[in-house]
Amino acid sequence: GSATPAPAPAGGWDVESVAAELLRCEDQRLERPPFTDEWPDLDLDTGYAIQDLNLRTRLDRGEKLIGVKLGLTSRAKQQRMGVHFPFVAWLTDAMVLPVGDPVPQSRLIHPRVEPEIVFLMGERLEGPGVTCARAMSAVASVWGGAEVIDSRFQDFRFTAGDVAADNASSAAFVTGPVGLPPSDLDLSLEAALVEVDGVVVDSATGAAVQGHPGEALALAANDLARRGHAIEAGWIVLTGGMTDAVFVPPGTSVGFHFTHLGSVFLNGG
Ligand code: OOG
Ligand code: MG
Repeated sequence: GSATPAPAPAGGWDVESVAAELLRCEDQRLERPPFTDEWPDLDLDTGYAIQDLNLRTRLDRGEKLIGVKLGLTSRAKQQRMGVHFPFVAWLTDAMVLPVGDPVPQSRLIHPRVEPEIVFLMGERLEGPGVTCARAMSAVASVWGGAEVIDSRFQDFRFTAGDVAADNASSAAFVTGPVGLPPSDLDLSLEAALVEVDGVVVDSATGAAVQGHPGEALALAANDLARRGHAIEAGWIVLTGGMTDAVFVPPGTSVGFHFTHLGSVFLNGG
């Protein structure tokens, strides 16, 4: 890619050491302060360089690249996390949660779950210059989904550079029971109700995600083009949390109920 990381601070963290520390935190269920406390120049491009290095490490250890996720595409998420622009991260097969499985608490730090509109790509989509309409023409089917996020940073406190480095708090995701061709529904009006232990605590429509989840897909294609990548046919794209995420401690049951895309249930274990 063409992203140029900030120079490493003398005697401090650099791309390699931050990447290794983030994977160590993930593997050992450790949380830590954001790196930008010590390395304020860890900006978004540097975060992406760290993210890409850890993708290579994941692939070297046998994981398969299966798609991308967007982070912070809705105002609800941006306001909660204090980072006010969207960004992209990688999905591997190790993040797929089988339908019906509980949240994998034993390997997570402080998981939260959020409802997302999910795309299965029918065609390759390459930026720059991708519009919402062009992006949607490359989608094979649309699904409801639940993403489990698990920041490696204490209290989910981070800047854009930290969270990009941390692969956008990725942990796991599950897709719902219904896949529809995109022409079958108006995604800006597709709603999700967030039900926690039998109480509806939040709701949003697809319009919460950049006005239309297809805008988020276009944004991903254009952002990835800057980094030298395309979105490939067969990839899964998580377009970003429609609402704020909810914590799922053991004993919690969460249901995300979509208008046309069915319900996705997640059990805190
Ligand atoms: C960052 C990950 C954001 C989304 O859908 O916005 C994300 C976080 O909230 O920890 O996955
Ligand atoms: Mg998400």
